[in-house]
Amino acid sequence: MNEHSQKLAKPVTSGLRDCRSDFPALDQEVNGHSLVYLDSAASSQPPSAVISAVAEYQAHDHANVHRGVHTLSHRATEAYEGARDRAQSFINANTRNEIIFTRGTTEAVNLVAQSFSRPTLKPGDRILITHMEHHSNIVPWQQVCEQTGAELVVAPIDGKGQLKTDELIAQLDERVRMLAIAHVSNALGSINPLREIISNARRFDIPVLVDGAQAVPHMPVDVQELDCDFYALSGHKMFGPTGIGILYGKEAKLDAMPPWQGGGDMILEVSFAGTTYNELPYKFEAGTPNISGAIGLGAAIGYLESIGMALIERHESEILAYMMAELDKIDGIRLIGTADKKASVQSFLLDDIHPHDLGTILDHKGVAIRTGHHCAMPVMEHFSIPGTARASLALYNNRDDVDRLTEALLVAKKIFKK
Ligand code: 7TS
Repeated sequence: MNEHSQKLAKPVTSGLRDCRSDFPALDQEVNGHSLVYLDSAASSQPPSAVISAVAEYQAHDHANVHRGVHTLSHRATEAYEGARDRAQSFINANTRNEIIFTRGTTEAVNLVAQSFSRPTLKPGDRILITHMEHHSNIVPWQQVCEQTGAELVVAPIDGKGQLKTDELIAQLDERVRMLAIAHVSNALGSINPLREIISNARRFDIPVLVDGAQAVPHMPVDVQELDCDFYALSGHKMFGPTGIGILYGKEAKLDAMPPWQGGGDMILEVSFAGTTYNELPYKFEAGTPNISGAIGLGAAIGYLESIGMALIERHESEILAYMMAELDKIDGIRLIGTADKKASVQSFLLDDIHPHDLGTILDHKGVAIRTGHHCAMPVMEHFSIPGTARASLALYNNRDDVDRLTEALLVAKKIFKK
């Protein structure tokens, strides 16, 4: 434990135990300062439980899945499929067939756009998204609109970075063939009122895809309670490895969809006369999958469950409220994204300092934040700014991290005053 992590034992009222020592990357110095990691929205740090699950698998159990009769292949298959079971129970999917392993959220959205939407869309149809989406929940829909002649329609946000829910609901009609919406905005932290929105989409039988990349690490998610048709998430934002994620889809929808990619594992029988496809979930997992990634994601889910998502949510909302209040005290700060319901993220600008300069000075003080447009350029356009500095929280952050952030921002202010 380094000097800083000892200091971090400060209690918080949420009741979450101090779990920083579970994350080896947090226990290091960067530029002569103990690391303060406030960039988990871009990618979170893995706990030892994830690192060792991946290492154990690589060291002892690695083989290809679903095809070998030998012991290692059985072990690999069991571990890979075990991760699917864990994911099913974590987001409360109805069956394990509804859990498709993908490379991440981006691939999950592309799969739905190409396999679910593309075959049925025609000119006059609409895809509805919101103004706060990440590019990965915009561009795949633009592409499918180009391919089919359908139209992309965007629900507006207000000056707080909050969805204008009434306007979105008014945009729902029989022309809308898909509503694709973030659960939580990565640039603004706004939480969208999904249950209200989805129950309105049901009136017109509109399928709903939820981009859950920024929600799943921070709050309990129950896909059956949400009643969404699809839910996309990324392993590396929830303390798992990169290159692995999940597409949840309602079984009836997935069943009716054609495969997206062809290759090994997604077939039952191939001949030159024709091919019959495998059952769910394998129909959508062509080729050798990211086996170690899935196992790491399963371990990350196990870790999150051992702490409890409700406790994590409470802890983070307390730290977020503290962070917003402390940032707001700094003269010359402009908070971008002040929705009534928020999770884990605060974007901001300070005086007229370029966000990249802020990020660089903060890095010299050991504080890691992200700067730029955060792959949400329409959000930046909405606020008429080129980018922001963004501090994002995870379960391992605490009030001391926030204090280090604000101290470093005051240093930046001084440097730029000169
Ligand atoms: N959707 C949201 C809401 C995201 O925040 C991100 C990544 C993605 C989709 C794409 O996830 P991927 O794992 O497929 O790349 N967001 C960020 C970010 O905020 N900073 O870096 C990546």
